[in-house]
Amino acid sequence: MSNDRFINALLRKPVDATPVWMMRQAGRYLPEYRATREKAGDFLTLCKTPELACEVTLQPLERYELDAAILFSDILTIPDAMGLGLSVNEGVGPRFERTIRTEKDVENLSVPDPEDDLGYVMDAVRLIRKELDGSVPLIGFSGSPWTLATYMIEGGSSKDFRQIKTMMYQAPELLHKLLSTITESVISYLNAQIAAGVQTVMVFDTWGGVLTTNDYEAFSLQYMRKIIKALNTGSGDDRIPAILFTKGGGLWLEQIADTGCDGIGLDWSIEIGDAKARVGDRVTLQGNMDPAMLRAPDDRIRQEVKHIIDSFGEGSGHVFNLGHGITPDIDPEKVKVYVDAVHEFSQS
Ligand code: 1CP
Repeated sequence: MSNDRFINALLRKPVDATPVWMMRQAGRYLPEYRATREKAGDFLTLCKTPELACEVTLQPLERYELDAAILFSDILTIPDAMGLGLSVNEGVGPRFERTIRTEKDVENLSVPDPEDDLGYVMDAVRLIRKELDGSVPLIGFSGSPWTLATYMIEGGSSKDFRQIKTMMYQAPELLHKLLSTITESVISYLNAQIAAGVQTVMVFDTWGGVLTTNDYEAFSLQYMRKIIKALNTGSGDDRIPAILFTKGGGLWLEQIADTGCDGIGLDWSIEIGDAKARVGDRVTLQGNMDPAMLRAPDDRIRQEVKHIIDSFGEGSGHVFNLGHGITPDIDPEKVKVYVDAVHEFSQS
C-alpha cells in the first residue's frame, strides 16, 4: 500500500506522522455528496448502488489528505436485510416499518446471507478497493448488536431508549436471544466484508454509553467480545485490525481492551493521555476531537489538534479522529484545517 500509516498505527508499528480520518467523512457537509444523493434519489438507493456508494466513499479523499477510506453504507443495512422495512428521510432520520417487541418477532428473524441479501455492500467493497488501487486502506464496519437492537426495538432513533430498556428489565432472556441473532449476523457480515477486501473493521456501539456498568458488560460488551473472537482477521503483521467504538465508553476502556480488539475509538469526553495511561500499549487509541470544534476559528482547531497529539505523547498507537461523526453544518474548509494540522503537528 502506498500509504500504510493507518494500518501501522493500528498494529502499533512506527509511523512518520499520525494517521487521520473522520467518522462520517463522506456525508452531508460535502456539496458533492448532496449532489450524488440527489442523483440517487434517496439515501438507501445511494447505499444500494455500488457505483454511487463508491463515488461518495472517494469524495472526501479527493479533497483532503486522509489516511483511510470508510465504506459508504449504514449500520442499519443488517436490520433492513432482516426485513424490517427501513426508510431514511431528510430531517426524520432512520425509521423501520416493523419493530421487534415480542417473542414471535424475535423468533421470526433470521441471519441474512451477506453475499445475497447484502450483496450490494460486498459489490461496493470490491469496487472501492479497485478504485483505491492501494492508495489508502479501506475500513469496513457494522453496528454493535446492542446499538442495532435499539433501532430494531424502538423503530428508529431514540432519546430515552424506553422500549429496549423495558425489554431489558422485564424480559432479559428475550433481549439476549435477539442480541445473539444479531451477533451471528454481524459476524457473518463482517467476515464477508473481509473476504470482499476491507482492510480494517470497526464496530460502532453508538448507544452502549446509555447502559449501567453491569448492563454494558451483559448486553453490549459480551457480544462485541464474541464478534472479535469470531472474525477471520488472520494473525501477526498481516492481520486485519478491529476497532471497537462505544460512545460514552470512557469508563470501560480496560474491559474493552481485554476483548482482544486492536483499537478503541474514544469520544471527546476523555483526555487521550489519561486513556493511554489506563490501557498502555495493548491497544491503539482512535480519536478524539469534539466534532463541534470544527465550528471554531482555524487557530483554535489547530490548537486543539496539537493538544490531543501532545496529550497522547510519544510512540505509535494513535489514529486521529473526531470523537463522533462530523455534522452536516460544518464548512468543508474547516476539515482541511483539521486534517493538515494532524500531519503538521505529528511529523516525526
Ligand atoms: O440524508 C442522508 O444523506 C443520510 C444521512 C446518513 C449518512 C451520510 C445516514 C443515515 N447514514 C449515513 C452514512 C453512514 N452511517 C456512514 C458512512 C461512512 C462514513 O463515515 O463516511 C457510517 C459509518 C454510518 C454509521 C451509522 N449509522 C451509525 C454509527 C456511527 C455514528 O454516527 O454513531 C449510526 C448510529 C447510524 C444510524 C443512522 N443512519 C443515518 C442517520 C442520520 C443515523 C443516526 C440516527 C440517530 O442519531 O439515531
